[in-house]
Order: sequence, then C-alpha cells, then structure tokens
Amino acid sequence: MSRKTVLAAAQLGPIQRAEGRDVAVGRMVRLMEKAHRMGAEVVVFPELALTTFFPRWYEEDLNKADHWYEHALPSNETAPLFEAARKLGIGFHLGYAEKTPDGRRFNTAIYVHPSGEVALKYRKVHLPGHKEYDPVRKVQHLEKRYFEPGDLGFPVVRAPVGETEANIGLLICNDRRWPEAWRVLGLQQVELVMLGYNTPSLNMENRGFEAHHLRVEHSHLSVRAGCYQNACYAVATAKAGTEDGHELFGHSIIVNPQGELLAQATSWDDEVIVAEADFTRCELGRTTIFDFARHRRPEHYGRITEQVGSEAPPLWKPGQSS
Ligand code: ING
Repeated sequence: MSRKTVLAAAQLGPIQRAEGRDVAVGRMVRLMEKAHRMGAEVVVFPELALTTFFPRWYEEDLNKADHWYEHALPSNETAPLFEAARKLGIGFHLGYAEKTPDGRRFNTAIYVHPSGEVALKYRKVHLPGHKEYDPVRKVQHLEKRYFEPGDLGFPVVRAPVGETEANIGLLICNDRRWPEAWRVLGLQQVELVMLGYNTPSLNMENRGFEAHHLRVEHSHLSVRAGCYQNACYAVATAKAGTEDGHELFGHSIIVNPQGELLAQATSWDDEVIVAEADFTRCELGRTTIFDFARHRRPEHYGRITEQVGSEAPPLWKPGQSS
C-alpha cells in the first residue's frame, strides 16, 4: 500500500535588513498558494525565513538584536501564513529565530499541521561561525553569538502529511553537513527530513582557497548522502539572492531515499519546486543495505560520542610491530 504525497520546497529570494516580517510573510503566502496549485500537500520554507540573515551583522548589545526574534508564534505578522495553511489544508516547515519567555535564543524550526498545531519543533544543534567579532573574515557569521546550541536533540515524530502520514525529522542548515545528525534521525526511522538553509555563495572565512562551485556541490553532497545512508526523503530549501550586498545561493533540492535529485530550483529568488514522494520507498534501504539492526556495530563507534575534537594518530616507524 503506497503512502504518497507531493512535497514542495518554497525557496525565498533575499530579505533586506530594513524589510519587515509582513513582506516575507506575504511572499510566503503567495508561494504556499502556488505550491497548492502545483499539487503540494506540505511546504518547506527556509531557515530564518522571516528576516534577513542577521548573524552577518555584529551587535555588541544583544538586547538591540531583540527585534530579529519571534517571541511567540503565530504572531500578528505571521498569522496570515498559519491562516493560509489552514485554508489550503497544507502542512508547512518554518525556520525562525526564537526568543523564549525566559530569554533564551535559538535558531529554530517547526513543522506545523494544517490545523495550526505545531507537530514538531527543533532547535539548531550545529551552530557554525563564531561568537565574537572576527576581523579576519570577509563577512561575519555570528550564529554562536545570537543563538545557544539546540536543547531538544533530533526528534522524529509520525505525523499526518497530506492524505497520508510520515516519520518526520528536522535539521537546520549547517546540521546537514554532520552525518551524526542524519544518523540520529535514521535510528528513529525518519522518512522525511525538512531543512532550510542560508548559505553564502562564496567562502567568507578568508582562511584558504575554496573553489566557488564547491559551495553548492558540498550542500547537495551532504543532503544526498544523508538521504541515501538513512533511507529517507529530504526537502532542502534556501533563502537565496543578495541581502544588503551579501549573496546567498539557492539551488533548493528535493532528494529521494536513494539519494537521487528529484527537483532543483534554478533561480536565486522566490521559487517553488515540487516532487512526488512515496514513503514506502524508504523501506528498501531500511530493510537491506541500511538495516541498522543487522549491520551496525556500535561497539566500535565509541569515538563518535566520547570525543569532541579529533586527535593525532600514533606515529608508526619501520621495525615497529603492527
Ligand atoms: N550557513 C552555512 C551552512 O552551513 C557554512 C555556514 C557554509 C558553514 C559553508 C560551512 C561551509 O550552510 C548556516 N546558516 O549554517
């Protein structure tokens, strides 16, 4: 018996620093309506989809950055998105900056059921960049200043998706580069990973050469590998284009459990891509090549959870017994 749906990535073009949430929400409502016309039953919006990618801007006093965060969802500005989802019967993923009532700050993503209820919430674990101003960098990337590491782990929940249901997990941007994150989801039989990203189109570290084409290639490599090695679908949605002179790449993608690209955005602006998914297609990988119960050997994986940084290996010399 198939478990089919149509997935959509609703890629956003740039959001300028001076633009209010109402602009982004209006664009997202139009993208959701277009996705609905294209047959989609679930829509994935980007990371930090309501504002510009503000971690590129240094702010000494964090209280002066408060306006970048959502203090409640839905709010007056975001209510139209929840209303559109309810009217269209569409579930959606939304990435946003969360400020909790007790003042904690997270880079957060939610999966919202068409009823408006939050079925799943995740807070970004892998925060790239730095906490203090870095004079070497071409552009700042201050996620470690503006957010705490997530405290919810990597949860998976089985929830309705359109007329069917699926085991849903969430990642955010840099998480996609860490196989450990995918595997924790895979060990919970995830079938659909939703993730948004804001990724500079050029390396801003200023600490070495990275060919430009590798920016997109590394992003797609990470998502395709994650899907293949954990037998799941993924929708990876960009916020793209030039925000106040700073370029983010698009190339949003939808990937199947065999790591195949099902759809790819071709602009760096607002764009909807869709693809059909059948979640029963996750079962082949999960019961053969990646049947974790039969093939994994956790007794040899201790370093993965016991160690944080890498360690130099022992030096071998000729005449040394191996
Ligand atoms: N952005 C980037 C990302 O992981 C980055 C940061 C880019 C890290 C390229 C390493 C290499 O896609 C966010 N927001 O995590």
